[in-house]
Amino acid sequence: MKKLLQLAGATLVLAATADLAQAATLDTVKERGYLQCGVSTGVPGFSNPDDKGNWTGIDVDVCRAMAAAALGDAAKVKYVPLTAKERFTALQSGEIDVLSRNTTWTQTRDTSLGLNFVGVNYYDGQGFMVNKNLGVKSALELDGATVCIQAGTTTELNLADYFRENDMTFQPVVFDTSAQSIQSFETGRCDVLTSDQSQLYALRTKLAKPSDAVVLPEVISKEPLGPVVRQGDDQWLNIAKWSLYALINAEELGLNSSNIDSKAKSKDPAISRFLGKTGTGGKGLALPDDFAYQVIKQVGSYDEVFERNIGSKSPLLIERGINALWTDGGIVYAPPFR
Ligand SMILES: N[C@@H](CCC(=O)N[C@@H](CS)C(=O)NCC(=O)O)C(=O)O
Repeated sequence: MKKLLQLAGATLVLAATADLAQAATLDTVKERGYLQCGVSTGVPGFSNPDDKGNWTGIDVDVCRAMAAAALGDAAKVKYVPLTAKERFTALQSGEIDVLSRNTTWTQTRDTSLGLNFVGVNYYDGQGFMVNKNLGVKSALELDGATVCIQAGTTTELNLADYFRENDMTFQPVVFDTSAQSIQSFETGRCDVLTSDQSQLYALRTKLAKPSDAVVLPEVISKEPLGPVVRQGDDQWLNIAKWSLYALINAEELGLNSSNIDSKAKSKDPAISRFLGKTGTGGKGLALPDDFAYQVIKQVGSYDEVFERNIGSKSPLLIERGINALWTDGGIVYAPPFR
């Protein structure tokens, strides 16, 4: 009897999980009237709340782009702050519709969590930050260091691999949130803070004296960061993909939030297809034909998103580097709207 009950229970759980996976997320989001977007608990430039609770960042803009595409309104997003450890469960359980939280696309995550990575909105790599007065110039001088790190990240394994490969030892000090790790770094609880390099630049802005900290030159891993959705809903995966690709294609086509209206009359066939005036528009996504127009009008092109959040118009001052378009010597490339 007990066995039978257990079996019934297990079947129910399986059925519920399958149901959630099959459910058309677009319909759920439309009925609810807003998108639930999983973000970090606070990484400036990526996903960060101000003191009024308004979220900004390049990851936030991916969610705004999806809301503009799916609901016609970039403001219809509820942000759910998640630690690294909590993020995948929140997506699996249906608490959020998309996770857009400086999350690295890896084979294990893409194939064993019931989730799908959508694409890349920032190519990153892991680095190290130290206090200037340590006098350290290279990560290879860090033998025996105390290292602040966050639980549930790719950072943990990369760190262990790097120290082992270079015959060095370290003492990990593990935290759940970036606020805890940067505070511990500042108070000298650890010699080194390690994370994706962009996040080191972001967290450095939170120090009382940012210029006291230096990011070392070594980049020890590949960290392609991008949004994630649940497996089993291809329509929603496609909406996420083509919202992200809209941002990138707009930059390539020279479109941005200020010029998109004047370009609407353009005879350029690539632009009229992008704007949904010709071609398939939003039909294959069950979205209005002008979905990409809404994304760019309300959120901007990839270069606008980059510059205002992490680039030249932000305190982070990150250069485009490999995150430049493929036509400008970078690796940012999106399939075409045709
Ligand atoms: N990209 C890495 C690291 C992501 C990560 O969680 N980084 C920390 C270090 S800055 C973070 O974002 N913390 C923000 C938070 O605690 O909410 C991963 O996907 O595992």
